[in-house]
Amino acid sequence: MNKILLAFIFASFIFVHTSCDQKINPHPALIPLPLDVEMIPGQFKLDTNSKVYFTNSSDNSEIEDMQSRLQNFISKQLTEHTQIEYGSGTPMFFTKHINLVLEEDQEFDHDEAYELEIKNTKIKIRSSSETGLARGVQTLRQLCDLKSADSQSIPNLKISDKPKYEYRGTMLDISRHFFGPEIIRTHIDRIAQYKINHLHLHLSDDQGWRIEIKGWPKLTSIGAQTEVGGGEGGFLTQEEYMEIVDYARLNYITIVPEIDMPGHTNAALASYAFLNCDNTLRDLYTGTNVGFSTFCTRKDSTYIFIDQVIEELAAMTPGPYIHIGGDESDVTEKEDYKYFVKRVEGIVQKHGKQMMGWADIADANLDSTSVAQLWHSEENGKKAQSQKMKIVFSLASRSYLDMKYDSTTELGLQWAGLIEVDHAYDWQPDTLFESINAESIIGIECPLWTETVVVEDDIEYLVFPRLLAYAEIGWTQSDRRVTKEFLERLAKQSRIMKSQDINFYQSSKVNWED
Ligand code: TNX
Repeated sequence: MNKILLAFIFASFIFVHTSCDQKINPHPALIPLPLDVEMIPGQFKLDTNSKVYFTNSSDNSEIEDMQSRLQNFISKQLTEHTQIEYGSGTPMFFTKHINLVLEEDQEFDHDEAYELEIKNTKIKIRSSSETGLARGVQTLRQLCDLKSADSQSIPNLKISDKPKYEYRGTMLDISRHFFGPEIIRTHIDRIAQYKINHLHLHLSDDQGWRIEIKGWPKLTSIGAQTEVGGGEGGFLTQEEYMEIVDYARLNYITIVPEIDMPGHTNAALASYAFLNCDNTLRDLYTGTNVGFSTFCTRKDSTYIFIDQVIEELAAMTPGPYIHIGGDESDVTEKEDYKYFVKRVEGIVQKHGKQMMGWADIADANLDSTSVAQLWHSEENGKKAQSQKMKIVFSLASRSYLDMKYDSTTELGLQWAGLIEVDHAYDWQPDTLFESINAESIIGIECPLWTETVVVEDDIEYLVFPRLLAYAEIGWTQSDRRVTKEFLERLAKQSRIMKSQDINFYQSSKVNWED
């Protein structure tokens, strides 16, 4: 009798609980669009005074860390009134709980794949890696951020997701204008939301050397002291750089540091005379011309210097890549250039890293482990491909964040054309150049050069919302991408960008909501 009564109470609870909100939920405006989204009737509600238990099936410290960051976020953003408690053991079935589950050796076929299930009182994120869980957490965060201010719920659904490309990057040039740790950290928070997994830092150029090298202190005591327009410049100390690397790691983002050479080196040439073939110091430079500087490529002392710089940089950089620039070395003799790049490749490898460079480097005879970043010429891409090198797509006319949106945009340059939001989105890396095969491409990167970018607001204006387009090209399978639908989802993302005080470009191509 008791059992029957209990079963009845239980059944009516389930009925009452699941019968509300049975209407089909609309698809959320997630960017990047996940691989598979199944909407389920009902919602996960966070009412005043509801409690959320976080449970964790393992004692993995990375997951605990992720969990406490998610918890922080949920308590701040999902609702002000939600009480958060850690739960141990199995919570009661009607208690709301969020569970991050690491399932090594499970069916996930990709390091960044995850599954997110939201069902009435339960949210579960599963993956076979911490990285996958972190990507799932970002999806959950975005679902929370997308809900309207008067709603206290997120839709029931099931998402199975994984990325198209393994390399989804963006670059920040902190040489032309210097931007310090705080701005870089904020940038990391923002790009992580869209599942970007590489942040390339352009750390040296004609106008400034921005990373402390203990063995060569004048690089920063002289070479960092100015920037485009004559401002005071600045640099990252090694401690600051390592803190940034660590902050990026917590967001499952790999830092790719670039020392641009043999061209784009005036700041170094103004710091140490021996780097010049004529042993004469150059003046510091605050203009915006390119292609006028070069290291002396036939002197052994140049390579002793580079070896020590790369050694210090590699020791502070856990990621696989050291980027050596290699672009626009217009005053380096062709043969000297090839000799230089090959020799520097050996130095990078000696310090346990893979060389990455602008695709101009493919002129040299290189190892297949080196990666070419293709920014302007199909020819360079072909040369890289024929050496079995992998390619990251950064075609200037499609993915340079420093290009103007339209002819009225005040910031930015125009040499590669105008890049409106739809133009930024409406292309595919694997069909852009006939001769570059899909198998050669490991991903895409959108670089922000900062000749015209002076303050943080300027970064925001040029990066947002185009970064969202590139994030989706990098993550979402091409056959799932439709420009019109992307622009509709983008319209809803204004809520997120506004709530984060991002000074984004309000393109007239988008019917912005809110
Ligand atoms: C070309 S792209 C450069 C940079 C400039 C940029 C400006 C590339 C590898 N080099 O030095 O900052 O154009 O858009």
